[in-house]
Amino acid sequence: MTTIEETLVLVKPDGVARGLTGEILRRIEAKGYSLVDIRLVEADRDLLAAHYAEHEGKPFYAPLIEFMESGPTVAIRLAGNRVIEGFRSLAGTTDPTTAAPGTIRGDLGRDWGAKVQQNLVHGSDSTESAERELALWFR
Ligand code: DAT
Ligand code: MG
Repeated sequence: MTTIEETLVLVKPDGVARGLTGEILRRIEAKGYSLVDIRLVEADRDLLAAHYAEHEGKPFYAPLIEFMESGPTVAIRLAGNRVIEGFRSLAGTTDPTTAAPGTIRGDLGRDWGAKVQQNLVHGSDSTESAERELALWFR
């Protein structure tokens, strides 16, 4: 019995601006996951506040919202068995300086000295988050 999961992946404004959307999609497709839907989104404040509600009050929260408003984001509905865990593994850890080489953040990201880490991608961290976030970005 297999359970095909879905997750929300975002190529954040830094990834789009740096022309890395194709490289990130290449890695996702090469891994074998399926693109179900994809769209370019100019995220507004309401969407971002809902998406990042868990981080409200943290020191990087305002810079995070401002960064995510700074340009278009590519939103991807991605499917596959254990895709939530699998994409988080492809993405690497949050801090791009120490993210493992071989991961998206480790290979393509770096610290730019900003108040928020610009780490190219987002991936939902649980089935509950995935369901909630997909409903926000693909309404
Ligand atoms: P992730 O994106 O790895 O799930 P998160 O959900 O904890 O990480 O945080 C959301 C984003 O906020 C993250 O991608 C980058 C930024 N961020 C998190 N922790 C940070 C910190 N300590 N300093 C600066 N930016 C941070
Ligand atoms: Mg997160």
